[in-house]
Amino acid sequence: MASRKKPIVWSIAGSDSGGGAGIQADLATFHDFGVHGCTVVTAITAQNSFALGHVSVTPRRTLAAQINALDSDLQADVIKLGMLADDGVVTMVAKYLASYIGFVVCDPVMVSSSGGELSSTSLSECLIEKLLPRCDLLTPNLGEAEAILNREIAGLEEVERAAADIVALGARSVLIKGGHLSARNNERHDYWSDGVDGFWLSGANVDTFNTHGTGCSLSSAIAAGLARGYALPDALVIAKAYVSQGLRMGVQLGGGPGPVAHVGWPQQLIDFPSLRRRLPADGPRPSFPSCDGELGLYPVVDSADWIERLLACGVKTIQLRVKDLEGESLRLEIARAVALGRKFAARVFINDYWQLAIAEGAYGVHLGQEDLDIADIAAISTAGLRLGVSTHTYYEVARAHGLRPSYIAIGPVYPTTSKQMAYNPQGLMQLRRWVGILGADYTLTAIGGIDIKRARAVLQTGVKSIAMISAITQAENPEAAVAALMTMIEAAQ
Ligand code: TZP
Ligand code: MG
Repeated sequence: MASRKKPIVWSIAGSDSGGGAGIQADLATFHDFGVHGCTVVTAITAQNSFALGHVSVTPRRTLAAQINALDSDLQADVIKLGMLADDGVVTMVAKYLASYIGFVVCDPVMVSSSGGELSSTSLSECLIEKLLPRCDLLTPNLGEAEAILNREIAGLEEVERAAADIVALGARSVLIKGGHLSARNNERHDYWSDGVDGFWLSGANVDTFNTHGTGCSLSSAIAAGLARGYALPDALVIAKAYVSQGLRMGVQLGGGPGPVAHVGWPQQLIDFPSLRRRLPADGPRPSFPSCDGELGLYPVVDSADWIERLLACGVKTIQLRVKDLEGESLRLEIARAVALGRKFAARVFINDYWQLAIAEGAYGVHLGQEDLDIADIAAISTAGLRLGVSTHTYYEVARAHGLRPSYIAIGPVYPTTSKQMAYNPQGLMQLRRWVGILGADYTLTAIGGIDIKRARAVLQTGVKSIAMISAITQAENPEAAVAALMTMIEAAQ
């Protein structure tokens, strides 16, 4: 018998006869994410696209029988909770979850996107008391967050406080969905927090009537992403993109709002959120000049001597990544690197030291994700320098996308020994995916464990630039390696 490879996700939720939300939306989402969906039906609703009619709550014995059947055979990697219908259902589910060790995503369905009440207000109290402490992630919309907190959330400025208060009530983390809050900069803003960290996910405002099932699909997509092995921040980014894509592609089927479309893994940048630590301000954001064409071969080196040696071979993009200089010797090294860039008409990016890069008039600055927390992004923009950003995950790409940098570096493609990495290699398939999503809007470069032998396969993903350290600096003959790589990369342009 073949062992199972497909992750299993349970949806404990209500049936929507209209097929747009509830269990039906959950299963469509699970299918798109390549996970197996099991269901515990908590209620049967009779609804179509414009009205919620009869609701029949599942009898206790039937509910327990479903849970037991699954628990004894098809254990969940992740559980998603949707409509829980009444206090009895909440109590029974909470009891089961007390001994369940996996991740629980709870969409506290109280108000449907069509405005219909799906459960009583007293449910809110029961949910808070019994269920919240077992929720790893709660995904309320604005009305649900208000019902949980029993107060109004008047605008975007109040959302961070609301999230902190919901976490204080017992949930491990919360994503407050801003779809019902006013748009800002033509984007809708969701906020996630676990009480310690927090970030805003901002997606282009999709002007559509076809919003049925957005909450169910979002929470299911998060659950499925987690079951597929993505970390929560990545799963949030992917799920938001998935629902944005579904909103953009949704069509009206009945007389009321159509269902959000379920059309596979998100592929287009317009659907991808920007991720920021702070609520984006109203108005224009810092911008960065383009890189004047593809970056081509992009060596990353630790001294101006190396820069001189490689620019003399015809290299047109290079990064100075100094780790062990300070004070005046650091400044001199950077000044020399910048001067060499001018002499050879090459793009010299300075890693980390953005103040010195600005002071010395460098072509650009390259920042890792940790540096994004401390660098003055507006100052780099005002000084007119290019900005390059490293990314290793969906979360990090969303964060880079929030800055609209001059280029995005994607890695590690393969395992690397040049840097301690907290990330698994992304591999060629994922690189190809990034080229598809980002390639039309961003200059890209691939990095991490790439050598001459691997370069051909890397270029076949469609990426036009390769950044490398060891394959050049540790080559027996760096000049020959550079010549061979430049020829190969040129041929792929
Ligand atoms: N970022 C992602 S991988 C990496 C950096 C800085 C190191 C790349 O070095 P190498 O030797 O080309 O694998
Ligand atoms: Mg850095």
